[in-house]
Amino acid sequence: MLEIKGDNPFKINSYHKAAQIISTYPHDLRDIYEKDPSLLKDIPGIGESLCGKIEEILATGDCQKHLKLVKEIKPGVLDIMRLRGIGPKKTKLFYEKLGINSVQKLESYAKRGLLRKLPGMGEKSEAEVIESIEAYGRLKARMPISDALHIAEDILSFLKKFPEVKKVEYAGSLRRHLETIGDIDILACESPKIIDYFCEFPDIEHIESKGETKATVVLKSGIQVDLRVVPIESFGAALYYFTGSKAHNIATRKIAQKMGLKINEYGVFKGAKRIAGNTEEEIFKTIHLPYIIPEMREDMGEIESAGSITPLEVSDIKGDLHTHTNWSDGAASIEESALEAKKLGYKYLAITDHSGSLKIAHGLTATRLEAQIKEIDKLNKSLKGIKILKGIEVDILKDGSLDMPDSVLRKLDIVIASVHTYFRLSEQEQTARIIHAIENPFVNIIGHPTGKLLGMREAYEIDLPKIMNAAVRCGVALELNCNPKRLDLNAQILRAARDMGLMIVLDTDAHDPSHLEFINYGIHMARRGWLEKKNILNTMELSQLKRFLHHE
Ligand code: DGT
Ligand code: CA
Ligand code: CA
Ligand code: ZN
Repeated sequence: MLEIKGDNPFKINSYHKAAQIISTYPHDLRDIYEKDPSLLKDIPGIGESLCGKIEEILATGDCQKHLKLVKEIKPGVLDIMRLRGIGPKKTKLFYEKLGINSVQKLESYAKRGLLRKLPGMGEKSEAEVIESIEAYGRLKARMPISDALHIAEDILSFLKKFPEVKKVEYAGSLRRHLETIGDIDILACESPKIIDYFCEFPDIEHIESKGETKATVVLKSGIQVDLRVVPIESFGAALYYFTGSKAHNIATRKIAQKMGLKINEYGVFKGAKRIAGNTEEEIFKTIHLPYIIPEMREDMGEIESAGSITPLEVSDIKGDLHTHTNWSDGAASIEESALEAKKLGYKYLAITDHSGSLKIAHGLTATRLEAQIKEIDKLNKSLKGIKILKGIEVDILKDGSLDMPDSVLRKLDIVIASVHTYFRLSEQEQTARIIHAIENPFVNIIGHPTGKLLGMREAYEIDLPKIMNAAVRCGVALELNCNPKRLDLNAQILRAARDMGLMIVLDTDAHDPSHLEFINYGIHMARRGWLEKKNILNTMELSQLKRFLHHE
């Protein structure tokens, strides 16, 4: 900001230098400060005036001078300076010559070819501005967890090939399994050589910063990756700290403080003595808390309640109740799907192809559904160890009626009703439409209840609490659609479902047998929503499930 303002270059340079020194300094300044503020002066390369600023930040959490600058300079201008390849000089130029004070404005000027006329600019540098804006857009958007997870797995297996890597794990929002990920955080033990090796990872687009114990890079996919190298004895403490969430960490740090202890990324300390930190379990034990799974670490009451909750495990799941086959838009036959389910150890698998009104999905007419029923009856006689349930994913029509007569629905074991059309009805109409479907006596499940597609489509407008109440009243379960593009319902809604005794079903909506694996995304989401085995329909044994499906 001083650069944009054209302040003294020596002063500016000393800030840059200090930032670099601090970011790669092997000790946390807060620890030094807490021990003895005067020790800050011993850090080489940081002058007296900057030392004062650092002390101010450590003591008050802020810096008055910084706040003043932020007030003077428009936030949009600062966004421009964050674009790759655009420093304060160009930012200043754009602002002063053309009044450009936001990334959007900059994009529009660049696309109209108005930047190239500025001093020092040309066609090429104008094209580079457009490219940086596009990269910035990708970076700003949060990435769906499934994409981030694949990338993190690739990095982990890359790092594991390096003999110096003793331990490696991902942390942050990825380990807490949020639906979307801001950046990927990775921890490794313990040689500084790991940093150099990591910076050779083939998908890196550019290296943002690189020090002794930390590197930040941006990958070609646009996502940022933070790698931290930590000593092996504090791996547990570092994993705990960098898993977060920040709010959760603050809450447990307070508990420790009350006990006269201190938690940081190196361990748990009593005075100067380190008393725990090799593992996360050890940390929880030291502050008298039960182990809290990463998915619950959001400071949403887990510290009080975790001890009384048994989180859902993938082994609790007895079958999948929403799958498609080549009878509609799925890839495999009924038999192939059933065999894959059996391989996963499932007891049952529901075949729920689309109904006729969904023409693009080659939905089933009543006649074809009856033929499918016969086919399943036949297969059930020959297949051992897995039961195929006869079902349908029936379209909820605009007025809330179903795309299949009751006389056919009654022949099925299971009926899922879903919205696939008319996403833009008013909240009142959409809610009434879905409740009408819930009230149909043959409906068991509402599929992908909010209709959202991560990063692509918002949920449609509905009064969800009203729908949830209707579902409880009618003995209908709501689906947690485990397809990573959906992850519909989210943790907050699942928590509410748990509180009101609403049954949830974890379905993959598989369109290919390999999609049955998506169940894992749903398990993590269910754990984020504090769901237990008893809250989940498809943890039931077949006999109990049948009673629920017949509304008994
Ligand atoms: P994201 O990346 O936006 O999806 O979310 P996170 O949770 O991965 O956040 P990130 O990457 O900024 O930081 C990773 C973890 O590091 C965070 O969950 C908790 C920890 N952490 C970061 N900054 C602080 C801090 O200032 N204080 C504390 N206590 N923890 C922090
Ligand atoms: Ca992160
Ligand atoms: Ca991070
Ligand atoms: Zn569907």
